[in-house]
Amino acid sequence: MRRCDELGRVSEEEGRLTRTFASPAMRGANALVGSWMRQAGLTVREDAAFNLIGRLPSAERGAKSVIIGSHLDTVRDAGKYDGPLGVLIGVAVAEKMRGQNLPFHLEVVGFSDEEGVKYQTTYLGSRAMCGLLAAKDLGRIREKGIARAKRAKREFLAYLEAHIEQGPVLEHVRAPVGVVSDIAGQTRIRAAFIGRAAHAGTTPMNLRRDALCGVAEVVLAAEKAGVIATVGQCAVEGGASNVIPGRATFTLDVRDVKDAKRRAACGKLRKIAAAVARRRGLALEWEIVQETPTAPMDAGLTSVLRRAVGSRVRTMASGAGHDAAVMSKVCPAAMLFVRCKGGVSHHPDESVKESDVAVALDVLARAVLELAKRHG
Ligand code: HGY
Ligand code: MN
Ligand code: MN
Repeated sequence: MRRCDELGRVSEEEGRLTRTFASPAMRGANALVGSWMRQAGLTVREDAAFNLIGRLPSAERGAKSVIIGSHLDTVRDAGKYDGPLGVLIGVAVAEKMRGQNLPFHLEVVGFSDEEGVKYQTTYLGSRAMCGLLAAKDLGRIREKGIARAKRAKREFLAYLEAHIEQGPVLEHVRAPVGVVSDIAGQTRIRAAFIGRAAHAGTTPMNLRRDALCGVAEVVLAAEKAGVIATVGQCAVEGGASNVIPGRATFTLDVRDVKDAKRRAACGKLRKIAAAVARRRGLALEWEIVQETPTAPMDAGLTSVLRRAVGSRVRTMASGAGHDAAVMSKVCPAAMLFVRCKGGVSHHPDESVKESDVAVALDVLARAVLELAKRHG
């Protein structure tokens, strides 16, 4: 918990926590967490995608790796547990495993870009490590060398991630932890309406081509689209209080556990936006920056977690994305949720109880020992 506090002060912005892909603050976070990994007896390296990788090596020849991971990047004005808690629990578990002669390397990974704040992409770090980057992604980013982080699929035995729930369910059912069934798919869209800037005082209301009014209609349509939809960013380019917005850009984030429903909702919203553009005499730009399908967690590995938790463990879908969604493409992946106060996340008020974190640490340690028994 003290480490979460200390790491929570490594930020690229004054007075609030923001750490974005490949920034100096991210390198600082890697250096700090790397020092804790070394103290725990791990070898430490940073890969070409700025992922931090600690390893408790196995003595077994040809050993594969069990990874406990999460992300070290954050959203803007973030809480200090979304991501880092899962990495630091991994370091603590590895510390407990020293001298256990595990039949696999135990790795702790701090991924470098789960939130995707810098480029609106997500999972740059984990997708680079799994060799799942698309050419489009590399075209969108400055750090072209990250594809060199690719590791062979055969190296991975299993992936475990502990993460705050970022929702109110565990608090509601009074459970310290829960396990995740699926990670909801998400579509990240970047769009713009283009109208005509004009004088705010002399242009009659019925003769305007106001780009921001177009955005406003789409925001309200998204609210009623029947899926989880959010316009998180919106900007008038140039812009002044006495100028009618000529160009307005916005982002649209759409989620649903059912991929067909999510895709249909995105199609419907695009049609609505096009109709708004026609009616208001605007042009529309609409780009799907990234689409990630719903990722079911591995049933076998999840049952290892469930057994490690013990009686009456809550299973739930995750509305939030996690690196486990990517890791599930290359090896069995499972997630443990930790109760968080009021379900608050992506906000500095994010908080967890030390006793719940202790439960999560204990559950992951048991799960690692169970895997050691099975693969020994
Ligand atoms: O957006 C998400 O779901 C995650 O916090 N990156
Ligand atoms: Mn997260
Ligand atoms: Mn997050």
